[in-house]
Amino acid sequence: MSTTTATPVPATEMDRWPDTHYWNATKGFKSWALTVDHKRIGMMYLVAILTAFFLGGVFAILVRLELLTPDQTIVGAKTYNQLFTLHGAVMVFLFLVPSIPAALGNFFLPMQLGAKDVAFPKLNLLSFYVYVLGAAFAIFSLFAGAIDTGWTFYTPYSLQTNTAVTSMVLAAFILGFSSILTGLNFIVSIHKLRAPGMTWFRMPLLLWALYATSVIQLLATPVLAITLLLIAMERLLGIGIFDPALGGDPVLYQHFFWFYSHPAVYIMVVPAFGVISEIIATFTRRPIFGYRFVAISSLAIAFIGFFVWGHHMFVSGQSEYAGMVFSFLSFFIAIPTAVKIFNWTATLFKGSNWLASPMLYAIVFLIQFTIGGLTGLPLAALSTDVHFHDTYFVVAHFHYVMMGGTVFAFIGGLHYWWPKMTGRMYNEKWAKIALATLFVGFNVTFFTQFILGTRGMPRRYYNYLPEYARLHGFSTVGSWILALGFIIIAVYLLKSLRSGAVAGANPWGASTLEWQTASPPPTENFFDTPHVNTGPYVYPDEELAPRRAA
Ligand code: HEM
Ligand SMILES: [Cu+2]
Repeated sequence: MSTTTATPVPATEMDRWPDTHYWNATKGFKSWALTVDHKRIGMMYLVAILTAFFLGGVFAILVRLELLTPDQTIVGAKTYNQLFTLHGAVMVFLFLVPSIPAALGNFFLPMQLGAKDVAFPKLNLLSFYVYVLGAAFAIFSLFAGAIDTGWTFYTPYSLQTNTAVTSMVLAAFILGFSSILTGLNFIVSIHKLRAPGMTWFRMPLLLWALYATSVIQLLATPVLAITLLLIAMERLLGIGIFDPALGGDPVLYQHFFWFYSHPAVYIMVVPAFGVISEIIATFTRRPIFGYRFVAISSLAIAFIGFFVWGHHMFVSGQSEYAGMVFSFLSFFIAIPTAVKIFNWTATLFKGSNWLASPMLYAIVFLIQFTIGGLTGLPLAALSTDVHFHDTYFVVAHFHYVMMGGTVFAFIGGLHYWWPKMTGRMYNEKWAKIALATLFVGFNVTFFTQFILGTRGMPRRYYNYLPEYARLHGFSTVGSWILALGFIIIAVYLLKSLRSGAVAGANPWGASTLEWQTASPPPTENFFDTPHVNTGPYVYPDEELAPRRAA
Protein backbone atom coordinates (compact mmCIF):
# COMPACT_ATOMS: atom_id res chain seq x y z
CA MET A 1 0.00 0.00 0.00
CA SER A 2 1.43 3.29 -1.04
CA THR A 3 1.33 6.56 0.76
CA THR A 4 3.39 8.56 -1.69
CA THR A 5 2.23 11.69 -3.38
CA ALA A 6 3.97 10.63 -6.59
CA THR A 7 2.41 12.26 -9.61
CA PRO A 8 -0.46 9.96 -10.47
CA VAL A 9 -1.01 11.08 -14.03
CA PRO A 10 1.65 12.30 -16.42
CA ALA A 11 2.39 15.94 -15.71
CA THR A 12 0.61 18.22 -18.11
CA GLU A 13 0.67 21.89 -18.89
CA MET A 14 -2.09 22.26 -16.30
CA ASP A 15 0.22 21.09 -13.51
CA ARG A 16 2.37 24.20 -13.77
CA TRP A 17 1.77 26.89 -11.18
CA PRO A 18 -0.62 29.18 -13.04
CA ASP A 19 0.41 32.78 -13.71
CA THR A 20 -3.02 34.10 -12.85
CA HIS A 21 -5.52 32.39 -10.63
CA TYR A 22 -8.50 33.42 -8.52
CA TRP A 23 -6.24 34.46 -5.69
CA ASN A 24 -4.08 36.97 -7.59
CA ALA A 25 -6.40 37.90 -10.48
CA THR A 26 -7.24 41.20 -8.82
CA LYS A 27 -5.55 42.76 -5.84
CA GLY A 28 -6.33 44.83 -2.79
CA PHE A 29 -8.83 44.78 0.06
CA LYS A 30 -11.69 46.03 -2.10
CA SER A 31 -11.22 43.29 -4.65
CA TRP A 32 -11.94 40.81 -1.85
CA ALA A 33 -14.59 42.76 0.03
CA LEU A 34 -16.68 43.22 -3.10
CA THR A 35 -15.83 39.97 -4.84
CA VAL A 36 -18.54 37.87 -6.43
CA ASP A 37 -16.17 34.97 -7.12
CA HIS A 38 -17.61 31.94 -5.29
CA LYS A 39 -14.06 30.74 -4.55
CA ARG A 40 -13.09 33.93 -2.78
CA ILE A 41 -16.40 33.97 -0.91
CA GLY A 42 -15.75 30.36 0.07
CA MET A 43 -12.31 31.32 1.38
CA MET A 44 -13.71 34.23 3.38
CA TYR A 45 -16.29 31.91 4.88
CA LEU A 46 -13.52 29.47 5.65
CA VAL A 47 -11.59 32.05 7.61
CA ALA A 48 -14.76 33.18 9.39
CA ILE A 49 -15.96 29.75 10.43
CA LEU A 50 -12.51 28.64 11.50
CA THR A 51 -12.39 31.72 13.71
CA ALA A 52 -15.76 30.70 15.14
CA PHE A 53 -14.47 27.17 15.66
CA PHE A 54 -11.49 28.55 17.56
CA LEU A 55 -13.74 30.72 19.74
CA GLY A 56 -16.13 27.85 20.43
CA GLY A 57 -13.09 25.69 21.18
CA VAL A 58 -11.79 28.12 23.79
CA PHE A 59 -15.18 27.97 25.54
CA ALA A 60 -15.08 24.17 25.37
CA ILE A 61 -11.66 24.02 26.99
CA LEU A 62 -12.93 26.28 29.77
CA VAL A 63 -16.03 24.13 30.29
CA ARG A 64 -13.88 21.01 30.55
CA LEU A 65 -11.45 22.76 32.86
CA GLU A 66 -14.26 23.63 35.24
CA LEU A 67 -15.29 19.96 35.27
CA LEU A 68 -11.82 18.77 36.21
CA THR A 69 -12.74 18.65 39.90
CA PRO A 70 -16.10 17.87 41.57
CA ASP A 71 -16.46 21.31 43.11
CA GLN A 72 -15.66 24.73 41.74
CA THR A 73 -12.42 24.62 39.71
CA ILE A 74 -12.21 27.93 37.87
CA VAL A 75 -15.70 29.46 37.70
CA GLY A 76 -18.97 29.37 39.62
CA ALA A 77 -22.36 28.10 38.50
CA LYS A 78 -23.51 31.26 36.74
CA THR A 79 -20.37 31.68 34.64
CA TYR A 80 -20.39 27.97 33.90
CA ASN A 81 -23.90 28.26 32.47
CA GLN A 82 -22.71 31.09 30.27
CA LEU A 83 -19.67 29.15 29.10
CA PHE A 84 -21.54 26.06 27.93
CA THR A 85 -24.25 28.17 26.31
CA LEU A 86 -21.74 30.25 24.38
CA HIS A 87 -19.87 27.11 23.42
CA GLY A 88 -23.02 25.50 22.05
CA ALA A 89 -24.42 28.58 20.34
CA VAL A 90 -21.13 29.46 18.64
CA MET A 91 -20.47 25.89 17.53
CA VAL A 92 -23.97 25.30 16.15
CA PHE A 93 -24.95 28.62 14.62
CA LEU A 94 -21.59 30.12 13.68
CA PHE A 95 -19.64 26.99 12.86
CA LEU A 96 -21.53 23.75 12.16
CA VAL A 97 -24.48 25.03 10.17
CA PRO A 98 -22.43 27.08 7.70
CA SER A 99 -19.21 25.01 7.84
CA ILE A 100 -19.16 22.57 4.93
CA PRO A 101 -21.77 24.20 2.68
CA ALA A 102 -20.63 27.79 3.04
CA ALA A 103 -16.88 27.19 2.90
CA LEU A 104 -16.21 23.99 0.93
CA GLY A 105 -19.60 24.02 -0.81
CA ASN A 106 -19.24 27.56 -2.06
CA PHE A 107 -15.82 26.77 -3.42
CA PHE A 108 -16.59 23.41 -5.00
CA LEU A 109 -20.28 23.30 -5.89
CA PRO A 110 -19.86 25.40 -9.06
CA MET A 111 -16.63 23.62 -9.92
CA GLN A 112 -18.16 20.17 -9.56
CA LEU A 113 -21.07 21.32 -11.72
CA GLY A 114 -18.66 22.55 -14.37
CA ALA A 115 -19.98 26.09 -13.93
CA LYS A 116 -18.28 29.45 -13.67
CA ASP A 117 -20.02 30.52 -10.49
CA VAL A 118 -23.19 30.00 -8.46
CA ALA A 119 -26.50 31.11 -9.95
CA PHE A 120 -26.64 34.38 -7.98
CA PRO A 121 -23.10 35.54 -7.23
CA LYS A 122 -24.16 38.82 -5.62
CA LEU A 123 -26.65 37.06 -3.39
CA ASN A 124 -23.79 34.82 -2.40
CA LEU A 125 -21.75 37.79 -1.26
CA LEU A 126 -24.81 39.17 0.53
CA SER A 127 -25.22 35.91 2.42
CA PHE A 128 -21.62 36.24 3.60
CA TYR A 129 -22.25 39.73 4.94
CA VAL A 130 -25.47 38.60 6.58
CA TYR A 131 -23.35 35.96 8.30
CA VAL A 132 -20.88 38.61 9.44
CA LEU A 133 -23.74 40.73 10.78
CA GLY A 134 -25.15 37.76 12.67
CA ALA A 135 -21.70 37.01 14.06
CA ALA A 136 -21.42 40.63 15.20
CA PHE A 137 -24.67 40.27 17.15
CA ALA A 138 -23.39 37.07 18.72
CA ILE A 139 -20.18 38.74 19.78
CA PHE A 140 -22.13 41.69 21.12
CA SER A 141 -24.19 39.26 23.18
CA LEU A 142 -20.96 37.82 24.52
CA PHE A 143 -19.92 41.16 25.96
CA ALA A 144 -23.39 42.37 26.88
CA GLY A 145 -24.07 39.78 29.57
CA ALA A 146 -23.27 36.44 27.90
CA ILE A 147 -26.45 34.38 27.61
CA ASP A 148 -26.89 31.42 30.00
CA THR A 149 -29.92 29.51 28.68
CA GLY A 150 -28.21 26.71 26.80
CA TRP A 151 -28.05 26.86 22.99
CA THR A 152 -31.67 25.68 22.93
CA PHE A 153 -33.02 28.92 24.50
CA TYR A 154 -35.73 26.97 26.34
CA THR A 155 -38.64 29.00 27.67
CA PRO A 156 -39.73 30.15 30.19
CA TYR A 157 -36.18 30.56 31.56
CA SER A 158 -34.96 32.34 28.42
CA LEU A 159 -37.73 34.90 28.95
CA GLN A 160 -36.73 35.58 32.54
CA THR A 161 -32.93 35.55 32.75
CA ASN A 162 -31.27 38.94 32.66
CA THR A 163 -28.38 37.75 30.49
CA ALA A 164 -28.09 38.83 26.85
CA VAL A 165 -30.73 36.54 25.33
CA THR A 166 -32.26 39.04 22.94
CA SER A 167 -29.06 39.82 21.07
CA MET A 168 -28.14 36.15 20.81
CA VAL A 169 -31.52 35.05 19.45
CA LEU A 170 -31.35 37.96 17.00
CA ALA A 171 -27.89 36.71 16.01
CA ALA A 172 -29.30 33.24 15.33
CA PHE A 173 -32.23 34.87 13.49
CA ILE A 174 -29.88 36.80 11.20
CA LEU A 175 -27.55 33.83 10.69
CA GLY A 176 -30.61 31.86 9.62
CA PHE A 177 -31.10 34.19 6.67
CA SER A 178 -27.54 33.67 5.58
CA SER A 179 -28.22 29.95 5.63
CA ILE A 180 -31.45 30.37 3.65
CA LEU A 181 -29.76 32.49 0.97
CA THR A 182 -26.96 29.96 0.54
CA GLY A 183 -29.48 27.12 0.27
CA LEU A 184 -31.52 28.99 -2.32
CA ASN A 185 -28.42 29.76 -4.36
CA PHE A 186 -27.28 26.14 -4.31
CA ILE A 187 -30.67 24.75 -5.34
CA VAL A 188 -30.96 27.10 -8.31
CA SER A 189 -27.33 26.47 -9.29
CA ILE A 190 -27.82 22.72 -9.33
CA HIS A 191 -31.00 23.02 -11.38
CA LYS A 192 -29.67 25.54 -13.84
CA LEU A 193 -25.90 25.45 -14.10
CA ARG A 194 -24.94 21.83 -14.70
CA ALA A 195 -22.36 21.58 -17.49
CA PRO A 196 -23.44 20.07 -20.82
CA GLY A 197 -23.93 16.34 -20.31
CA MET A 198 -24.05 16.57 -16.49
CA THR A 199 -27.31 14.77 -15.79
CA TRP A 200 -28.61 14.42 -12.23
CA PHE A 201 -27.18 10.95 -11.90
CA ARG A 202 -23.80 12.08 -13.14
CA MET A 203 -23.45 14.54 -10.30
CA PRO A 204 -20.85 13.88 -7.62
CA LEU A 205 -22.39 12.82 -4.32
CA LEU A 206 -21.30 16.03 -2.62
CA LEU A 207 -23.76 17.86 -4.87
CA TRP A 208 -26.60 15.52 -3.96
CA ALA A 209 -25.77 16.07 -0.31
CA LEU A 210 -25.63 19.85 -0.69
CA TYR A 211 -28.92 19.77 -2.58
CA ALA A 212 -30.66 17.83 0.18
CA THR A 213 -29.15 20.14 2.78
CA SER A 214 -30.32 23.21 0.91
CA VAL A 215 -33.87 21.91 0.86
CA ILE A 216 -33.81 21.57 4.65
CA GLN A 217 -32.25 25.00 5.02
CA LEU A 218 -34.99 26.53 2.93
CA LEU A 219 -37.91 24.76 4.60
CA ALA A 220 -36.85 24.52 8.25
CA THR A 221 -34.89 27.70 8.92
CA PRO A 222 -37.86 30.08 8.56
CA VAL A 223 -39.57 28.24 11.42
CA LEU A 224 -36.58 28.87 13.67
CA ALA A 225 -36.47 32.48 12.56
CA ILE A 226 -40.10 33.10 13.51
CA THR A 227 -39.68 31.28 16.81
CA LEU A 228 -36.65 33.32 17.81
CA LEU A 229 -38.38 36.49 16.75
CA LEU A 230 -41.28 35.54 19.03
CA ILE A 231 -38.82 35.14 21.93
CA ALA A 232 -37.34 38.55 21.22
CA MET A 233 -40.85 40.08 21.07
CA GLU A 234 -41.87 38.37 24.26
CA ARG A 235 -38.78 39.68 26.03
CA LEU A 236 -39.02 43.17 24.61
CA LEU A 237 -42.80 43.70 24.61
CA GLY A 238 -44.06 41.22 27.19
CA ILE A 239 -46.46 39.50 24.79
CA GLY A 240 -47.41 36.10 26.26
CA ILE A 241 -46.54 33.40 23.76
CA PHE A 242 -44.34 30.91 25.56
CA ASP A 243 -44.43 32.14 29.17
CA PRO A 244 -47.18 30.42 31.17
CA ALA A 245 -47.28 33.38 33.55
CA LEU A 246 -48.57 35.43 30.61
CA GLY A 247 -50.82 32.69 29.28
CA GLY A 248 -48.20 31.26 26.94
CA ASP A 249 -47.07 27.67 26.40
CA PRO A 250 -43.44 26.61 26.95
CA VAL A 251 -43.96 23.21 25.34
CA LEU A 252 -45.09 25.00 22.18
CA TYR A 253 -41.66 26.61 22.15
CA GLN A 254 -40.00 23.20 22.25
CA HIS A 255 -42.11 22.00 19.33
CA PHE A 256 -41.16 25.04 17.25
CA PHE A 257 -37.52 24.83 18.23
CA TRP A 258 -37.10 21.14 17.44
CA PHE A 259 -39.15 21.37 14.28
CA TYR A 260 -36.13 23.28 13.04
CA SER A 261 -33.39 21.81 15.15
CA HIS A 262 -33.88 18.17 14.39
CA PRO A 263 -33.80 18.77 10.63
CA ALA A 264 -30.90 21.11 11.41
CA VAL A 265 -28.82 18.23 12.72
CA TYR A 266 -29.05 17.00 9.14
CA ILE A 267 -28.07 20.42 7.85
CA MET A 268 -24.97 19.82 9.93
CA VAL A 269 -24.25 16.23 8.94
CA VAL A 270 -25.55 15.56 5.42
CA PRO A 271 -22.86 17.76 3.79
CA ALA A 272 -20.32 15.67 5.70
CA PHE A 273 -21.77 12.57 4.03
CA GLY A 274 -21.07 14.26 0.71
CA VAL A 275 -17.46 14.98 1.59
CA ILE A 276 -16.90 11.40 2.74
CA SER A 277 -18.32 10.03 -0.52
CA GLU A 278 -15.90 12.17 -2.55
CA ILE A 279 -12.91 11.10 -0.50
CA ILE A 280 -13.78 7.41 -0.54
CA ALA A 281 -14.33 7.39 -4.31
CA THR A 282 -11.00 9.09 -4.93
CA PHE A 283 -8.87 6.98 -2.65
CA THR A 284 -10.42 3.64 -3.54
CA ARG A 285 -10.50 4.66 -7.20
CA ARG A 286 -13.91 3.10 -7.58
CA PRO A 287 -17.41 4.38 -8.09
CA ILE A 288 -19.25 4.50 -4.77
CA PHE A 289 -21.09 1.21 -4.37
CA GLY A 290 -24.81 1.80 -4.88
CA TYR A 291 -24.27 5.36 -6.09
CA ARG A 292 -27.96 6.00 -6.75
CA PHE A 293 -29.00 4.73 -3.34
CA VAL A 294 -26.43 6.96 -1.67
CA ALA A 295 -27.61 9.93 -3.72
CA ILE A 296 -31.31 9.38 -2.99
CA SER A 297 -30.71 8.55 0.66
CA SER A 298 -29.60 12.16 1.21
CA LEU A 299 -33.03 13.31 0.05
CA ALA A 300 -34.71 10.61 2.12
CA ILE A 301 -32.90 11.79 5.23
CA ALA A 302 -33.95 15.36 4.50
CA PHE A 303 -37.58 14.25 4.12
CA ILE A 304 -37.85 11.89 7.09
CA GLY A 305 -35.91 14.35 9.24
CA PHE A 306 -39.01 16.55 9.32
CA PHE A 307 -41.15 13.96 11.12
CA VAL A 308 -39.14 13.07 14.18
CA TRP A 309 -38.62 16.28 16.15
CA GLY A 310 -40.75 15.13 19.07
CA HIS A 311 -38.04 12.64 20.14
CA HIS A 312 -36.37 15.56 21.89
CA MET A 313 -39.50 16.05 23.98
CA PHE A 314 -40.39 12.65 25.44
CA VAL A 315 -40.30 14.05 28.97
CA SER A 316 -41.51 17.56 28.16
CA GLY A 317 -45.18 16.96 28.88
CA GLN A 318 -46.25 16.30 25.29
CA SER A 319 -48.86 13.55 25.15
CA GLU A 320 -47.69 9.98 25.64
CA TYR A 321 -49.31 9.05 22.37
CA ALA A 322 -47.22 11.69 20.59
CA GLY A 323 -44.15 10.25 22.29
CA MET A 324 -44.92 6.80 20.96
CA VAL A 325 -45.45 8.04 17.42
CA PHE A 326 -42.27 10.11 17.43
CA SER A 327 -40.31 7.23 18.87
CA PHE A 328 -41.58 4.91 16.14
CA LEU A 329 -40.88 7.40 13.37
CA SER A 330 -37.38 8.14 14.63
CA PHE A 331 -36.22 4.66 13.75
CA PHE A 332 -36.96 5.26 10.08
CA ILE A 333 -34.25 7.88 9.83
CA ALA A 334 -31.73 5.18 10.63
CA ILE A 335 -32.55 3.38 7.37
CA PRO A 336 -31.16 5.85 4.81
CA THR A 337 -28.27 6.55 7.17
CA ALA A 338 -27.44 2.87 7.38
CA VAL A 339 -27.69 2.64 3.57
CA LYS A 340 -24.86 5.14 3.35
CA ILE A 341 -22.66 3.46 5.92
CA PHE A 342 -23.24 0.10 4.25
CA ASN A 343 -22.42 1.40 0.78
CA TRP A 344 -19.27 3.18 1.89
CA THR A 345 -18.08 0.08 3.69
CA ALA A 346 -18.84 -2.02 0.63
CA THR A 347 -16.81 0.41 -1.50
CA LEU A 348 -13.86 0.03 0.85
CA PHE A 349 -14.23 -3.72 1.00
CA LYS A 350 -11.51 -5.59 -0.86
CA GLY A 351 -10.31 -2.41 -2.46
CA SER A 352 -6.60 -1.70 -2.21
CA ASN A 353 -7.13 1.67 -0.70
CA TRP A 354 -4.68 4.53 -0.76
CA LEU A 355 -4.38 5.56 2.88
CA ALA A 356 -3.46 9.19 2.42
CA SER A 357 -4.56 11.56 5.17
CA PRO A 358 -7.98 12.51 3.70
CA MET A 359 -8.84 8.82 3.41
CA LEU A 360 -7.78 8.24 7.01
CA TYR A 361 -10.16 11.00 8.04
CA ALA A 362 -12.93 9.23 6.13
CA ILE A 363 -12.21 5.97 7.94
CA VAL A 364 -12.15 7.66 11.33
CA PHE A 365 -15.41 9.37 10.38
CA LEU A 366 -17.00 6.01 9.63
CA ILE A 367 -16.02 4.62 13.02
CA GLN A 368 -17.06 7.62 15.06
CA PHE A 369 -20.20 8.47 13.16
CA THR A 370 -21.39 4.87 13.45
CA ILE A 371 -20.99 5.05 17.22
CA GLY A 372 -22.86 8.35 17.21
CA GLY A 373 -25.67 6.99 15.04
CA LEU A 374 -26.12 3.76 16.95
CA THR A 375 -26.28 5.53 20.30
CA GLY A 376 -29.14 7.58 18.82
CA LEU A 377 -31.28 4.46 18.85
CA PRO A 378 -31.58 4.05 22.65
CA LEU A 379 -32.36 7.78 22.70
CA ALA A 380 -35.08 7.34 20.10
CA ALA A 381 -36.65 4.49 22.07
CA LEU A 382 -39.15 5.99 24.47
CA SER A 383 -38.47 3.54 27.26
CA THR A 384 -34.70 4.04 27.40
CA ASP A 385 -34.64 7.75 26.65
CA VAL A 386 -36.62 8.53 29.78
CA HIS A 387 -33.48 7.44 31.63
CA PHE A 388 -30.84 8.86 29.31
CA HIS A 389 -32.51 12.19 28.72
CA ASP A 390 -30.50 15.16 29.99
CA THR A 391 -27.56 12.98 30.99
CA TYR A 392 -24.03 12.92 29.61
CA PHE A 393 -25.15 10.08 27.36
CA VAL A 394 -26.88 12.66 25.16
CA VAL A 395 -23.83 14.89 25.26
CA ALA A 396 -21.64 11.99 24.12
CA HIS A 397 -24.14 11.00 21.41
CA PHE A 398 -24.31 14.34 19.73
CA HIS A 399 -20.60 14.97 19.98
CA TYR A 400 -19.98 11.66 18.25
CA VAL A 401 -22.20 12.73 15.36
CA MET A 402 -21.41 16.43 15.22
CA MET A 403 -17.74 16.42 16.12
CA GLY A 404 -16.70 12.81 15.47
CA GLY A 405 -18.74 12.98 12.28
CA THR A 406 -19.11 16.45 10.85
CA VAL A 407 -15.95 18.08 12.20
CA PHE A 408 -13.76 15.15 11.19
CA ALA A 409 -15.34 15.13 7.71
CA PHE A 410 -14.84 18.86 7.44
CA ILE A 411 -11.16 18.67 8.41
CA GLY A 412 -10.73 15.65 6.12
CA GLY A 413 -12.34 17.62 3.29
CA LEU A 414 -10.12 20.57 4.03
CA HIS A 415 -7.09 18.33 3.56
CA TYR A 416 -8.54 16.73 0.46
CA TRP A 417 -9.22 20.05 -1.27
CA TRP A 418 -6.37 22.06 0.25
CA PRO A 419 -4.10 21.43 -2.77
CA LYS A 420 -6.87 22.67 -5.06
CA MET A 421 -7.70 25.75 -3.00
CA THR A 422 -4.13 26.83 -2.32
CA GLY A 423 -2.12 25.06 -5.02
CA ARG A 424 0.16 23.59 -2.35
CA MET A 425 0.61 20.29 -0.54
CA TYR A 426 0.76 20.11 3.22
CA ASN A 427 3.13 17.88 5.15
CA GLU A 428 1.60 14.41 5.00
CA LYS A 429 3.55 13.03 7.93
CA TRP A 430 2.38 15.77 10.27
CA ALA A 431 -1.15 15.37 8.92
CA LYS A 432 -1.13 11.75 10.07
CA ILE A 433 0.35 12.63 13.45
CA ALA A 434 -2.32 15.28 13.94
CA LEU A 435 -5.12 12.92 12.97
CA ALA A 436 -3.85 10.29 15.40
CA THR A 437 -3.78 12.97 18.10
CA LEU A 438 -7.33 14.08 17.29
CA PHE A 439 -8.56 10.49 17.26
CA VAL A 440 -7.13 9.72 20.67
CA GLY A 441 -8.19 13.08 22.10
CA PHE A 442 -11.72 12.85 20.76
CA ASN A 443 -12.41 9.36 22.01
CA VAL A 444 -10.85 9.94 25.43
CA THR A 445 -12.92 13.09 25.79
CA PHE A 446 -16.25 11.73 24.67
CA PHE A 447 -16.35 7.98 25.16
CA THR A 448 -16.00 8.55 28.88
CA GLN A 449 -19.16 10.63 28.67
CA PHE A 450 -21.24 7.65 27.53
CA ILE A 451 -20.18 5.90 30.71
CA LEU A 452 -20.82 8.98 32.82
CA GLY A 453 -24.29 9.24 31.30
CA THR A 454 -25.27 5.65 31.91
CA ARG A 455 -24.19 6.11 35.54
CA GLY A 456 -26.53 9.05 35.88
CA MET A 457 -24.32 12.13 35.52
CA PRO A 458 -26.70 14.92 34.44
CA ARG A 459 -25.68 17.42 31.78
CA ARG A 460 -25.25 21.16 32.37
CA TYR A 461 -23.98 21.03 35.98
CA TYR A 462 -20.77 22.75 37.08
CA ASN A 463 -20.24 20.42 40.03
CA TYR A 464 -20.90 16.74 40.61
CA LEU A 465 -20.63 13.84 43.05
CA PRO A 466 -17.07 12.67 43.73
CA GLU A 467 -17.80 9.23 42.22
CA TYR A 468 -17.77 10.84 38.77
CA ALA A 469 -14.42 12.56 39.25
CA ARG A 470 -12.19 10.00 37.59
CA LEU A 471 -14.17 9.83 34.34
CA HIS A 472 -14.53 13.61 34.22
CA GLY A 473 -10.78 13.86 34.73
CA PHE A 474 -10.15 11.59 31.73
CA SER A 475 -12.53 13.65 29.65
CA THR A 476 -10.80 16.90 30.51
CA VAL A 477 -7.35 15.53 29.72
CA GLY A 478 -8.79 14.29 26.42
CA SER A 479 -9.83 17.85 25.59
CA TRP A 480 -6.22 18.97 25.91
CA ILE A 481 -5.07 16.23 23.53
CA LEU A 482 -7.76 17.35 21.09
CA ALA A 483 -6.59 20.95 21.31
CA LEU A 484 -3.02 19.86 20.62
CA GLY A 485 -4.18 18.04 17.48
CA PHE A 486 -5.87 21.18 16.15
CA ILE A 487 -2.81 23.31 16.90
CA ILE A 488 -0.60 20.94 14.90
CA ILE A 489 -2.99 21.16 11.95
CA ALA A 490 -3.05 24.95 12.06
CA VAL A 491 0.77 25.05 12.05
CA TYR A 492 1.44 22.77 9.09
CA LEU A 493 -1.44 24.11 6.99
CA LEU A 494 -0.25 27.69 7.43
CA LYS A 495 3.31 26.63 6.76
CA SER A 496 2.30 24.90 3.54
CA LEU A 497 1.03 28.22 2.17
CA ARG A 498 4.63 29.40 2.02
CA SER A 499 6.73 26.36 1.56
CA GLY A 500 4.44 23.49 0.53
CA ALA A 501 5.30 21.57 -2.64
CA VAL A 502 3.42 22.73 -5.72
CA ALA A 503 0.41 20.44 -5.91
CA GLY A 504 -0.34 20.43 -9.62
CA ALA A 505 -3.82 20.11 -11.05
CA ASN A 506 -4.78 16.73 -9.67
CA PRO A 507 -2.44 15.33 -7.01
CA TRP A 508 -4.86 12.62 -5.87
CA GLY A 509 -5.78 11.55 -9.40
CA ALA A 510 -9.45 12.29 -8.66
CA SER A 511 -12.09 12.09 -11.37
CA THR A 512 -14.54 14.89 -10.55
CA LEU A 513 -14.48 18.15 -12.49
CA GLU A 514 -12.89 20.43 -9.91
CA TRP A 515 -9.62 18.52 -10.39
CA GLN A 516 -9.59 18.94 -14.16
CA THR A 517 -8.27 22.48 -13.99
CA ALA A 518 -5.25 24.28 -12.60
CA SER A 519 -4.53 24.63 -8.86
CA PRO A 520 -5.31 27.25 -7.70
CA PRO A 521 -8.09 27.53 -10.29
CA PRO A 522 -8.51 30.51 -12.59
CA THR A 523 -11.29 32.99 -11.81
CA GLU A 524 -13.59 31.38 -14.37
CA ASN A 525 -12.74 27.90 -13.00
CA PHE A 526 -12.13 26.16 -16.34
CA PHE A 527 -10.21 27.14 -19.43
CA ASP A 528 -12.94 25.58 -21.59
CA THR A 529 -16.47 24.62 -20.60
CA PRO A 530 -16.31 20.96 -19.56
CA HIS A 531 -18.44 18.42 -21.39
CA VAL A 532 -19.51 15.45 -19.35
CA ASN A 533 -20.22 12.01 -20.76
CA THR A 534 -19.71 9.65 -17.84
CA GLY A 535 -20.67 9.27 -14.21
CA PRO A 536 -18.63 11.16 -11.61
CA TYR A 537 -16.33 8.35 -10.51
CA VAL A 538 -14.86 6.70 -13.55
CA TYR A 539 -11.25 5.61 -13.53
CA PRO A 540 -10.62 4.28 -17.01
CA ASP A 541 -6.89 3.96 -16.66
CA GLU A 542 -6.26 1.93 -13.55
CA GLU A 543 -2.57 1.79 -14.42
CA LEU A 544 -2.19 5.43 -13.56
CA ALA A 545 -3.83 5.08 -10.19
CA PRO A 546 -1.80 6.81 -7.50
CA ARG A 547 -1.89 3.81 -5.22
CA ARG A 548 0.18 1.99 -7.81
CA ALA A 549 2.52 4.88 -8.38
CA ALA A 550 4.89 4.13 -5.53
C1 HEM B 1 -29.86 7.38 13.78
C2 HEM B 1 -29.86 8.66 13.89
C3 HEM B 1 -30.17 9.46 15.14
C4 HEM B 1 -31.10 9.23 16.09
C5 HEM B 1 -32.12 8.12 16.11
C6 HEM B 1 -30.98 10.28 17.08
C7 HEM B 1 -31.73 10.41 18.21
C8 HEM B 1 -31.62 11.42 19.15
C9 HEM B 1 -32.48 11.63 20.26
C10 HEM B 1 -33.70 10.80 20.53
C11 HEM B 1 -32.05 12.70 20.97
C12 HEM B 1 -32.67 13.32 22.20
C13 HEM B 1 -32.08 12.74 23.42
C14 HEM B 1 -32.54 13.43 24.68
O1 HEM B 1 -32.48 14.66 24.77
O2 HEM B 1 -32.96 12.70 25.61
C15 HEM B 1 -30.90 13.18 20.31
C16 HEM B 1 -30.17 14.29 20.70
C17 HEM B 1 -29.32 14.98 19.87
N1 HEM B 1 -28.89 14.55 18.63
FE1 HEM B 1 -29.37 12.77 17.74
N2 HEM B 1 -30.00 11.11 16.70
C18 HEM B 1 -29.49 10.67 15.51
C19 HEM B 1 -28.51 11.26 14.77
C20 HEM B 1 -28.04 12.54 15.01
C21 HEM B 1 -27.24 13.31 14.10
C22 HEM B 1 -26.83 12.84 12.72
C23 HEM B 1 -26.97 14.49 14.72
C24 HEM B 1 -26.18 15.66 14.24
C25 HEM B 1 -25.52 15.80 13.17
C26 HEM B 1 -27.58 14.48 16.00
C27 HEM B 1 -27.52 15.51 16.89
C28 HEM B 1 -28.13 15.55 18.11
C29 HEM B 1 -28.09 16.66 19.02
C30 HEM B 1 -27.40 18.00 18.79
C31 HEM B 1 -28.80 16.29 20.14
C32 HEM B 1 -28.94 17.04 21.44
C33 HEM B 1 -29.68 18.24 21.41
C34 HEM B 1 -29.74 18.86 22.78
O3 HEM B 1 -30.61 18.47 23.55
O4 HEM B 1 -28.90 19.73 23.07
N3 HEM B 1 -28.22 13.29 16.16
N4 HEM B 1 -30.67 12.38 19.20
CU1 LIG C 1 -33.49 14.91 16.80
